[in-house]
Parts: sequence; C-alpha cells; structure tokens
Amino acid sequence: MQRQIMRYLSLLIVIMLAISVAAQGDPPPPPPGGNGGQPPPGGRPQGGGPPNNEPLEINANYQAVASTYVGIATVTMGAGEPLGDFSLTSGCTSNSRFESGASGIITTDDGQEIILPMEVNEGAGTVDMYNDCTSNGDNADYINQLETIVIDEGGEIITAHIFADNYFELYINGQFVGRDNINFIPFNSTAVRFQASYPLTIAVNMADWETHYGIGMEYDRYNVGDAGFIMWMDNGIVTNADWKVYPVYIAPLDDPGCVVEDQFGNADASACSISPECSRNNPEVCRALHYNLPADWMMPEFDDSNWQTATLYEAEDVTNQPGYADYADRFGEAMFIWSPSLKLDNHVIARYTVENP
Ligand SMILES: [Ca+2]
Ligand SMILES: [Ca+2]
Ligand SMILES: [Ca+2]
Repeated sequence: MQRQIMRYLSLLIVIMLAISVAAQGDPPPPPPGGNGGQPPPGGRPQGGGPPNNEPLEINANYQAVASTYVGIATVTMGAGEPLGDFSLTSGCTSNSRFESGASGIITTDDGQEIILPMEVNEGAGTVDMYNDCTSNGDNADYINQLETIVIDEGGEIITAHIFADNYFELYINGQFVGRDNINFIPFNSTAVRFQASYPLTIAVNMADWETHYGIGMEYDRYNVGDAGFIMWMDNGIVTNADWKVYPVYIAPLDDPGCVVEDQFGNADASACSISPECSRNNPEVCRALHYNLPADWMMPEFDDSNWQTATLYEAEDVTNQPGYADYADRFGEAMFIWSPSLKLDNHVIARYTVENP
C-alpha cells in the first residue's frame, strides 16, 4: 500500500515538473491587433520574413544586390504609396479577422504610375457561397440569390463556383460579369450566373493581395503570400491545364535576372527565391517586375496563343480555408491554376475559350 502511494506521489511530481517546463516554453503573447497568434489564413506561413508573427527586424544598412535583368518589364524598387480603397468590403461586420483590400500606387523612374496589386474594375460584386466577414459564413440560399447576367440573349445559362486567393474579376465574351466581394482577407467563395453564347471566352483578372504595395508582401512580418484560382461551371467547364495565363506583376525579387522570359515576353519566375534576401533584411531594396497589361486582353478576338499554359497546383498548396475546403465538392474536376510562381506572381490574367457547347 505504502509502495503504491509512493509510486503515485512520484508520478505526481513528474507530471508537475512537466507542466512547469511546458509553462516556461509557452509562446509569447500575440502582438496587439494581431490574429491571436495564429498563422494568417491562406496556408502555412512560408517565404519571406521570420517563420512566426514577429515583425521583421529591418536592417536599413542592407544594400540591394546588383541587377542582371535585361527583359521587357519595368523594374521598380521598394514600396509605393497607399492609393485608396476600391474594394466592396472595407471591414467585417462579424468578428472575423479583416485585412484591407485597399490598393497602392508606385511611380516608375520614367514617370509611369502603376496601381498595385492590380487596378480594380469598380463594377458589381457577386453572390458568396461562403462569407464569414459580412455574413455568418455559409450562405445556404446562394442559388436563389443569383441573378443571371445577360451577356448574349438566347445564349446558354451557366452557373459558376469560384474561389480565389485572393481576388478575381470575371469577364465573359469581353463583358464584365462581376468581382470578388472581398479583395484580401478573410477568404470567401463565390457563385455567379450568366447567359452567353459560343464561342465562349472566359477571362479572369486575378491578384494575390498585399499590404506592402509594390513589393509583393504582407503584414509587419513581410510575408511573401501565395495565390491560386479555381472555377467550376455547371456545363463542365473547369479550370485546368488548358487555360492560358500571363503574369503581370512579380515581386519580391533580389536580382530580377532570375525571371526567364520567352520570345513572346511570357515571364517565368519559378527559378527565383520565394524568400529573397531583401525580404528578410530590408524590403525597401526588394525589386518588382511590371509587365504591360495587354490591350483588350479580355476580348474574344484577343490572341492568347502565345501565352503560357496555366500551372496546376494542389488544393493543399493553395489554401486550407473553409471558403474552399468546406465546399471542395462543389468544384468537381476543377484544378487550382496560377502562373509558374504561386508566390511571386501577384497579378496574373487568365483566359480560356470554348468553341462549342
Ligand atoms: Ca476574395
Ligand atoms: Ca494570398
Ligand atoms: Ca505573392
């Protein structure tokens, strides 16, 4: 009996010791205004900045590496200025964590003004399947809330489901159909319905949003965020490797010479570091590449034959957010698409044309 009591006592001491060690190992409290110390939505923390929510310790003495870039894009260095909020959502009515979808602007050496991460179309929003910012989350009635956007009278009526990390604008046969209700965070998922005739030209303007405009990073820790886009249509059209993409804005970069351009000016940043030295030392010396948005790129007559094909990404590499994860079965065979760099390509346009029903 006494031996049993001694055994219990020693077990108790071991447990108390373990608790005290664990208490000493507790992480520091989250920074004020943060998200409770959790990694931000949109996937695991990766890329630039420290691997936690600590603000980046900037070393202002860190100098830019030399640039060997000789391509067709415009190069900028450092962050631009806030421009304004053109998003449809400027705050959450729920207690969800909100990150502003405001835009920024940077002026190039030759006086050109570029809006970041992309210039938005201030058109109408869309119906969300899931939105935990301005509503409770699941929108069970989304189908009944859809209005048919008529592109072509007498055309096929098509319903689409969309999830974007972080923002999309949809064009069908050259006409604007609708835009994402939330530009940045939290992550929503969307439905649209339209009527259009064949050949059907689908064009999407997409951005991985940022808070440091022009250097492709987010939050005080200067995280290099990732992107991704997926769309399913009830007539069988889905995002897949048949889509064409064109990267417009690539950042952050040390030496932009890591970006490979083919003879048509299609950029491939997949050889560049997703954790460039500048992003971990002094973001003000990070560079960005800006390609001209091709004129009329969303129009049916635009020739995208020289664009590169979409790169496919696994859902788990794009998002673990409920806006997609809880609705994955509503996306059927659709695949997440983006350009060759899910992390560095922050503004990408995409097209897909279907000749016949
Ligand atoms: Ca969104
Ligand atoms: Ca993102
Ligand atoms: Ca990015």
